[in-house]
Amino acid sequence: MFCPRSLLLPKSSFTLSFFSHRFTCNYKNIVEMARSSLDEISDSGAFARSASTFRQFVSRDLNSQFPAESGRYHLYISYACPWACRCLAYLKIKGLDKAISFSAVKPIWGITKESDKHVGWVFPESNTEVLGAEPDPLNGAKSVRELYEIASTNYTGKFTVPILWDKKLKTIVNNESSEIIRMFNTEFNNIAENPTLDLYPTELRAQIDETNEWTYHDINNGVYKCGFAKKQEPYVDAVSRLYEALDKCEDILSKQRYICGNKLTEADIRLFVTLIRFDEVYVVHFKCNKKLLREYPNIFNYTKDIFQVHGISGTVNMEHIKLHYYGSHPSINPFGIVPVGPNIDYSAPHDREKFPA
Ligand SMILES: N[C@@H](CCC(=O)N[C@@H](CS)C(=O)NCC(=O)O)C(=O)O
Repeated sequence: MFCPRSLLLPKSSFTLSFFSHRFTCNYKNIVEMARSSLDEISDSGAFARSASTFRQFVSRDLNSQFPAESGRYHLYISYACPWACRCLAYLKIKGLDKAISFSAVKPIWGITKESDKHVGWVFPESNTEVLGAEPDPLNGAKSVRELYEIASTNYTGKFTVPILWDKKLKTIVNNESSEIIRMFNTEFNNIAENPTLDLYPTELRAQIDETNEWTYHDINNGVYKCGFAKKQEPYVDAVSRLYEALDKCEDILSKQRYICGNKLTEADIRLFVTLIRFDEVYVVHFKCNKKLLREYPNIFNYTKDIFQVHGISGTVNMEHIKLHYYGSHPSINPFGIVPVGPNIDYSAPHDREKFPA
């Protein structure tokens, strides 16, 4: 079992229990590879996310290597993961969930291989083990790591979700959510139930790209920079950038319904996945506690508004979200205690219809 450096305590070995999971790390067997986000820390103590590795594209051109055929692709997700849930949200709102199958891993990281110390995403043994998670329907893999090892014999990166899997070629097409959602937006329109929905329309592209730039660095990835910082200075820097960005969102959303105007776009889906996790997890677990999201009236109502878009609520599994974060990062939350609150009802009425469509 791989034990990221950040999971290590200054003892020769230790055991932690998270619900039904037990992780035992042997100090002397630490391997050097940085194969988990928890380990991506620069010398300054700041979290530095590495780039995704599989970057092929599915195309509407049926003669291409990865043609957009119904039934050919599978999306592996974790309901806990904001990046994976972007893709799931697209699957639902574009009406692609019949053409592209999906399945979810267990929320809490576990041992991925008996032979070493790595801890990561694993599949349950049965459909009843964890509600919402299911055994790997395609390859019988025990872990997401095994999928990467099927796709590539010399892979040295992290074993992340989402994964867009090609059932025909038995490989990973792409593991970068920002690219998977672009494919789902345009390439499958011949088989999508909602082909006319365009979340990246030509006339808004520049604005969406510009918005994604700061929302990604300061909010989506910003919360991780707060939570995974190993020194005070990078933490303070990340928190101040996060709250400047949230203040900017609040200001924009006080004037218009969505982050790029009066139309739902990709930028909203990308922002939403972080906002929906904010008060339940990031405030406590990642120390983003300068202000609660529900203290921002416009952002809070906006989050409810997006949650209530047809198909989106089914992509939010708060039990998996809380179990994962609080249960999978022992360097941050050693005893895996899951805070009981705040249990916000995002299906409650919102006021966003006050803005013209
Ligand atoms: N850039 C990737 C990031 C994906 C990512 O970091 N996923 C996390 C879950 S939230 C993961 O699978 N981490 C596994 C690990 O760090 O070992 C994307 O947007 O698709």
